[in-house]
Amino acid sequence: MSKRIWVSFRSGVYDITDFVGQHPGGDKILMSSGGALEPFWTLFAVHKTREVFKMLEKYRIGNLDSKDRTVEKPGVDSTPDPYDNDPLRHPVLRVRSKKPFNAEPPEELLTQQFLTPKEIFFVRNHLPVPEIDIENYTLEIEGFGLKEPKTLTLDEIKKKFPKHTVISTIQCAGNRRDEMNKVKEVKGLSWGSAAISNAKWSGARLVDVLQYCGLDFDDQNIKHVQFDGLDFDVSSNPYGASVEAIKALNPNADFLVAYEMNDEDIPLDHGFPLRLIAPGVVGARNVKWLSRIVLSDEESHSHWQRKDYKSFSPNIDWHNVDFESAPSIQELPVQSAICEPREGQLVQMDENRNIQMSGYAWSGGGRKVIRVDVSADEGINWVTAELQQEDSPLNRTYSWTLWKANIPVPKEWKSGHKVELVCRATDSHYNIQPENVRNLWNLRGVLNNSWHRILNN
Ligand code: MTE
Ligand code: MO
Repeated sequence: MSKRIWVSFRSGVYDITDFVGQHPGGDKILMSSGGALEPFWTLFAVHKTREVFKMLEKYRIGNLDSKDRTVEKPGVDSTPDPYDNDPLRHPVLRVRSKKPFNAEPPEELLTQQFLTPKEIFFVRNHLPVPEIDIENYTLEIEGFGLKEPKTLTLDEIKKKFPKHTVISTIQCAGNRRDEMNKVKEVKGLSWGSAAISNAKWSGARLVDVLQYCGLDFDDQNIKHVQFDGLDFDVSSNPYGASVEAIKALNPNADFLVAYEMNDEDIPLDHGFPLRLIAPGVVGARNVKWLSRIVLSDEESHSHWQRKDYKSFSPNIDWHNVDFESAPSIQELPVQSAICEPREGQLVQMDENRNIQMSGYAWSGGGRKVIRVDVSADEGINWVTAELQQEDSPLNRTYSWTLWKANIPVPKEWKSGHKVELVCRATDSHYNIQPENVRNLWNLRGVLNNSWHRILNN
């Protein structure tokens, strides 16, 4: 007997095996297989119509037992789990680690929309999500260039400064680590190509906040701006990071003390109530649950600033690495990835023997993606993709570019043969992605921006 596909909705259980082929959204419907439809329909609200409900009724095969209708709370034992405060997450996320929570969305959902919905925005937490006492939440600001330390309440940050909005992509330096791990094992969380997401962030400009605090921007001692979160490690050190002052204090760099993501309060996993948005800078410096800003003559002493998020030559391994010898990763190199088709999927050709490809591209430091090329023959022939991007200046583009391309299948290709699809992007400085991941190997598995390759049948 072939395997049947069922889903639940409210109290009903439905066998949708015979409907899957007719689903307008293709096989994405399979993501909900074996579970509830509600979380998916919240994400894709087009389903919430009478027609859809009526159609679904045709497939009802039974009802859920009442005890299965409500989400069960995991049992709590006597020792408090520091992760008890972690929020509920969307079931479509691919969980890479539970505690701390790290997850990425399926690639084929990632590029369905220009702004990533909060439910599927990738999550990178190094520590438990902190408990937030919203009534007493404050931001401390101290260091060189200030007469005295200042404390601002959340309300002051929301009311005292003009609200500024930036569309900024956040990408983890470990995005696409899995491909590097295949060359030779690296130490780090396993990531596919979706440790990246794009959102509209709003809040006060960092420079406006600092100006209000009376900062002397010309104080020569200020070399780095440090940021601390409210999440602490076992030795009570907060997650922290820093960015060079020349960058963070430049009003054109659009750094934000953000309180909104896609026009709503920032979700708990993404830094509620305040997060630093460091546009064009590696994810690690976009500090969540922001509680302290320090104007300093040195980089943050955080582990993640000094002993991590750095890259080395392929010859360096754990026995001879000297973390002090390399600068911290800041702006990220030009990147792109294919989101559809997926690896191993059967190639769907149209009547002109074209394969439809789509994906994302992005570059750090505000550099705009100016071109995406795709190839189906190892880079002998290239097709230039059509780009969807923001209308922003060349060196102040912080949002990703989505792209689509129709690539002719090589003539000699017959059904059942493998075909390798590749993509690569070029940014406004004419930086282009390197061809092979092998040459980029580094012990932490960061900065993999090699041509993205997908092998299909
Ligand atoms: N901020 C705090 N306070 N704690 C963290 O663990 N992780 C960083 C950064 N800011 C982190 C943090 C890393 S490594 C990345 S890639 C981004 O947050 C991920 O942001 P996201 O979870 O909103 O996608
Ligand atoms: Mo990260």
